[in-house]
Amino acid sequence: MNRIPRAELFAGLLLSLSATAALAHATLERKEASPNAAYRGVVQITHGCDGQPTNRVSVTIPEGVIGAKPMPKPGWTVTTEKGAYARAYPYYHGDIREGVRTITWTGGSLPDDQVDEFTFLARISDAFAPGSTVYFPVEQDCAAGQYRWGEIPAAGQEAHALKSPAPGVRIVAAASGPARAAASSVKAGDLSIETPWMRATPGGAKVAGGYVRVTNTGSQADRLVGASIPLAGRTSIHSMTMEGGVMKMAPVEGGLVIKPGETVELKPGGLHLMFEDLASGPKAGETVEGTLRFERAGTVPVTFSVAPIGAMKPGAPAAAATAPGHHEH
Ligand SMILES: [Cu+2]
Repeated sequence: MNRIPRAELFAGLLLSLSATAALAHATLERKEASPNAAYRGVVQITHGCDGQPTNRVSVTIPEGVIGAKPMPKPGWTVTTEKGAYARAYPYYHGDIREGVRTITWTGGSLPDDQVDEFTFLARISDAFAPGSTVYFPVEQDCAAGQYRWGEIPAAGQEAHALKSPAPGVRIVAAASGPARAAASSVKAGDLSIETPWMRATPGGAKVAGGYVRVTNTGSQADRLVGASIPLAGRTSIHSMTMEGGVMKMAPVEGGLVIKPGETVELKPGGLHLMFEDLASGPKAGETVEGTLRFERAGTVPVTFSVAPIGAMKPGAPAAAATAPGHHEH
């Protein structure tokens, strides 16, 4: 029998890998994102390496994509590598200068004839203009064989022309007008409305808490009298107090007064919006369009960012398990 030199065997293997590769790339489920908005990255692995199961998936978070956090995955170990950003980026309550640059899932085994998803949450900073594309290089390893989905098209080049393209996300302007584009801060008359956010809900939950900070820079009091999101049948404004060691909440009658020069903060454990009769549950990383209704400033469109279940602040990870009996807003 002829002995085939090892180098040729290897070359043959690579060739057959790239033939398959041309048909099914690693992809991201969501192919569009907006500047200054959350992005839920779902890396989809749709085949192994020439029949071999996949046992490592690694995604590179590009410069300008900030605050990345992986979602844990049963059967896999997730690790992250952090590093400094090229510059500081505004992020919720202050600038951030470093964060996760790569996320790697290892230890699982995804058969060639099955598909799976590897999820992370991140924020698209203002570094990208609408019309541009952000690339997230992905490494896929099997016991024998690997793919490096890392090629980025040159200007004018088609991604399809590449053998192993990095998954790309097109940057588009936020959907509806300038008031909604600046998701984290909105001005309405004398009011400055900051960081509207809400919590994701466990499956089947009918209520969700909403939070926001409102500052009155004018000389007359205003009142928050209502709010809405399309998912909710109705929305109330609630206060929360401790009574004999038990948290109690009650509707704020007549609306929530915001005096001149005052900042009113709705936050977990205190004043909150309560979205009720939810048609479906908001998911962490999404944004939800809605309105706040003020007596003087009128109805103001806002975008609520959705934080994980039980998060104590926007963009924060879920808090440790809530104490039994402590209710969920
Ligand atoms: Cu409530």
